[in-house]
Amino acid sequence: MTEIRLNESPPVTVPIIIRTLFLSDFHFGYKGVDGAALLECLQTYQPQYIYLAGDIIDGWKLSKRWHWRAEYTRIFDAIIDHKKRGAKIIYLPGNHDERVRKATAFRRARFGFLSGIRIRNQCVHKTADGKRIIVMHGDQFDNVLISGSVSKFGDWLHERFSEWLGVTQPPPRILIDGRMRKFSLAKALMKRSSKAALSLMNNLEGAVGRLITRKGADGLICGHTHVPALHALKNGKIFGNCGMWMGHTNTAIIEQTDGRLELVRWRDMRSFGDDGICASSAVHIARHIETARTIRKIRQLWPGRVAGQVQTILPKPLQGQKGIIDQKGWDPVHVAAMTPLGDELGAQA
Ligand SMILES: [Mn+2]
Repeated sequence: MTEIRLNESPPVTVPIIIRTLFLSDFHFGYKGVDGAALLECLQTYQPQYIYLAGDIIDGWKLSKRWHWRAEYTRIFDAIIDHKKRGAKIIYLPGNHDERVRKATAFRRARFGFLSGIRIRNQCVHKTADGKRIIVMHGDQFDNVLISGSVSKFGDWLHERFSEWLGVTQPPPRILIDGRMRKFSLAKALMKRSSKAALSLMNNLEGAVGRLITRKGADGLICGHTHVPALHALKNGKIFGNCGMWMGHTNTAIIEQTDGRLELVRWRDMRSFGDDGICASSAVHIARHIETARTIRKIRQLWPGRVAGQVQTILPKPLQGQKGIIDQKGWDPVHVAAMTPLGDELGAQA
């Protein structure tokens, strides 16, 4: 088991110089985000590289209802502060902010120019001591996991398929109560018995290990599962998971200036009194133009429902009529039949 050091020291005034800060799963848009702790973390360190490894924005929540706290704007401001100091900011979208992943090369370049944040689906980070670490969100493994095909051939096919066609696969969906719902690995891990969760994690680590070997890398850092990790895999490669910033386990992975990787943890600093601010205020309070542009872009991607507007009643799929359910052409994957997972898999996390 990885030992996680809890940061009990008071907020520092002089930032700690590190080489890299790996963060993931802020889930902005979800109400339980620990923005205070995340802001403190960003102000504690002075990194050369910041990786935002996906699910930074919870588009699944935002597209239902706009929810933003002033803290989130300050967090983007803090990231832009680092950027202005010369740090490189790389954003690797996840399955909750998958709309960013669909952005064309032109749009990515344009956004990068306007905001200073580079968008990549996955990338390789070279540590100070020369280790090559693949960085990605990690939901790329979901299709392999839930379909149960954790074979080498399955991995290979999956990767070739997405590389050749130049597309990322749609998020996996599973059939629950006659409706297709998005699969959430994080939720599945949380709800399952420890035995089922452990077998999922083992499958994930197996797939991760094979990808690292195939790419000739030394390790992989991702997010997605919300389970922080930093340890050696069976094949000796490094596996890191940034965890999440929703209280309980506020974690990040840092690379020290000599290339050492460490998992750091912040105490729970959530406060529940704040009801959130509207999109125009969120933009208005930004200190940097880049922050304002980023939030405007987020609002464009996930407009949500306009406040005060009568809720549109979305047409519900007809219950019990197969064929209508699978409207978008995704093949339903009957997970329950193949894995020890049950019926709550599709609940969004
Ligand atoms: Mn995710």
